[in-house]
Amino acid sequence: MPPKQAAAKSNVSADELLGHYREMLLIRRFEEKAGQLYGMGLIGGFCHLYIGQEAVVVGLEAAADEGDKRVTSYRDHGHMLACGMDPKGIMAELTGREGGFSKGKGGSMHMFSKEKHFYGGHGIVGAQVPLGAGLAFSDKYKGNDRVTFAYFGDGAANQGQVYETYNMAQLWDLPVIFVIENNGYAMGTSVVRSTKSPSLWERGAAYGIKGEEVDGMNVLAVKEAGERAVAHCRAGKGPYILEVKTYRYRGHSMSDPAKYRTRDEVQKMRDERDPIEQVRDMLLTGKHATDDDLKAIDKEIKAIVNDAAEFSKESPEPHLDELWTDIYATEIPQEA
Ligand SMILES: Cc1ncc(C[n+]2csc(CCOP(=O)(O)OP(=O)(O)O)c2C)c(N)n1
Ligand SMILES: [Mg+2]
Repeated sequence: MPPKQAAAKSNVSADELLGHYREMLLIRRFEEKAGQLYGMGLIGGFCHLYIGQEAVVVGLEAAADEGDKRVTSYRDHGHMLACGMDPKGIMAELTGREGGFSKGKGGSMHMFSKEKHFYGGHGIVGAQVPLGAGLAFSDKYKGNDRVTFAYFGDGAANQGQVYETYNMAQLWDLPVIFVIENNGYAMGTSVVRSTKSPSLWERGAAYGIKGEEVDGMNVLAVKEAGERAVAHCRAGKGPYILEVKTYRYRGHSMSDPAKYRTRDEVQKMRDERDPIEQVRDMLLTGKHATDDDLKAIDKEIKAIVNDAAEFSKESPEPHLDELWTDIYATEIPQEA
């Protein structure tokens, strides 16, 4: 590896850029593999891929600290990988096996990790937004300086519960970052067809909530905006909104006929704005890595994803007795 140097286009270190590259690539290759396993009939039910949106979660996780919380929608594999959950446990949950994060009983949209402070995975559009405010409330109540990231889409941003949550979060100065992942579409409906005001983050002004729009295809821009949001929340100034402009390359879910946009539109985004290619270019033009260095990383990531896929095929299906477990809480969680 070349020595640590300042990157060409900003004062970011080579190590940091390589870290972003590795993490975004892990999400991309994991999602491609999940798509393949779905096609082979090994994954059933819903499966929403995150390909194209990798810079959003990788940039924001780079701005987060140990103990911060996150909650998101059904498009959740990238969020789990970025907060450090084991790819094997995620893939095995997708294939419905015992080794999965929910013992194979939850599937793509229903995984949790108390250890990594990942609170799901939610299939009901927008439901995670008030839950995110609740998580932030618990931290404020306990008097620590943790922050919660509540991710939701442009479609969810038109829901009433989002605005009820904005009101309460600002009223109580809750340390929650509302992350609108604006990927331009809610299933087959473009944001232009569904939404009168083009700027979603500015709606926070009605409640006095600060925020900003961010280029979600640029991981460094996302990280910088994330740091501003985190500083705001940790300082006790209440919530913050980030509207992150991004794009999903694949269909809404694996069963999307994709008739609502042209192939050219998707291809243009891939060619001109791809978040991984942007970092790859910075690494190569800044001479922070050679082609061979990047090939070695690709190989390493492929091996991690292949191991996860193997594990997800070999792990047994859950035992029938598991039908009756994990339905009701059997103990009341006591947290310090
Ligand atoms: C309350 C509710 N209404 C409708 C649906 C069906 N539905 C699932 S995803 C989705 C679109 C959401 O789009 P967006 O919030 O932009 O998120 P994205 O899928 O783009 O990540 C809809 C309408 C649902 N799951 N829950
Ligand atoms: Mg959307």
